[in-house]
Amino acid sequence: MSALQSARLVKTVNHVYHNVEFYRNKMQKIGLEPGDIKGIEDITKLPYTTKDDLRDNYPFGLFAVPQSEVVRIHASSGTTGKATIVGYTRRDIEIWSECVARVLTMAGIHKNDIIQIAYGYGLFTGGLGAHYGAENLGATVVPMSTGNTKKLVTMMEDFGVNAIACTPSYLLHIAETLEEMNKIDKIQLKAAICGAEPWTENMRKEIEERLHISAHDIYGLSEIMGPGVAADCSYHKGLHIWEDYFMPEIISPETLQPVAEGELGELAITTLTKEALPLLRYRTKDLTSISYEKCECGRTSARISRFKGRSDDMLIIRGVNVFPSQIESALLEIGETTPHYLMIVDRVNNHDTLEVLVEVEERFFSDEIKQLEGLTKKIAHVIQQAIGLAVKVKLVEPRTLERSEGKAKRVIDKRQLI
Ligand code: DLL
Repeated sequence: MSALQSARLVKTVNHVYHNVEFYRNKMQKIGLEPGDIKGIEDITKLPYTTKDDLRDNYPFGLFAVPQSEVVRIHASSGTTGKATIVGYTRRDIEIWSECVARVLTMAGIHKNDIIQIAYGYGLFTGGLGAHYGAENLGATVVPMSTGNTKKLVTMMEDFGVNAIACTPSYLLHIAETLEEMNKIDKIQLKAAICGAEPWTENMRKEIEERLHISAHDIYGLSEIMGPGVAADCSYHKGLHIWEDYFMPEIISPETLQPVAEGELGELAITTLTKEALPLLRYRTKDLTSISYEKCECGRTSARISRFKGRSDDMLIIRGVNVFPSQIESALLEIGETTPHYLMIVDRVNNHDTLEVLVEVEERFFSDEIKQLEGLTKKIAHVIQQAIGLAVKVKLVEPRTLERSEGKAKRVIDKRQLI
């Protein structure tokens, strides 16, 4: 494995040095030449890459191939309203499909199975990423996307669907719908591939019990590829990371130095075969630990533990990435409000909810209910446009939200992820 990683790293470093100005400049600044990287052990000499680097080079600045070689674009939502844009060559897509096919195989899904893909299709990597992987495996794909749960349930029963890929919170909602419709015993579901948002081992077990299936955790991020970077096997003792394609490092977010095996830190990933958007030591901000012990399932790949959260302030609500600063800039656009706000995130009936308390400017705070109702609707609309999620807005009187001398508290997350 390390011989393979070494060869691939050397190739990747040469590729970025010669084709991405950003990396050439970064390496030159620290006096590093491609020839200095002789093997995987030299990885620590390389500079880190962050989400800001991608944003600063929006949209295609970090692409390492001509646009004619890019066959697909995806995007993930961002703080400034500018999305992070990612691209793939034909080979990148093939490798992505291979990674997802491995995950599905690990979850016991085969060619003869029928799988519903209920991640969103579109710029989000979930839908198409899982779709291509399932097709690669030869399974029969039902591209449901999200939005119509009753139809999903009907087709699940009618087609004899036996696998599903969706966010864990959506799967719980599907479970409730099946229960309401008295259909739990009528379906043939045996496995689920869930990810895109943090969830707990308890939630995984609840899903397994309620649906009588085996539920698997799948991890990935747009910048590195999309779903399928890592996933858990039937032993559920950490997520196997495909080390032949992605070199993982666990670092301290403060010192940026590697932490010991088993210790919690931030996951940094170097892509080892990506052509369109190769990234060196990309800081995912996701907190996990790593183990190099052989798994009971027999696989020898390194395993990362279930994610403990993120080192930045990004919230994932119904699978959508939401940053408090998006709310802030939306409110600043409106004028009648102050930028004092509080986001209250909760999980009601297994569905994430977002309520935003907004302070109204003194001069606009009137007793006229009609006027305030109009303003509430306007704010909800502007926020929805900014983050792509429906929100409940509650106006509060000027100066009622708590001020802070240090960091402002913008978020109360009541979701219990125990
Ligand atoms: O969420 C890719 C994906 C789609 C993964 C479908 C799995 C299934 P992004 O929208 O770029 O990509 O969001 C990436 O989501 O950095 C994590 O913080 C979080 N995340 C993804 N999977 C998991 C997981 C997709 N299994 C960000 N557990 C990542 C916890 C996850 N967090």
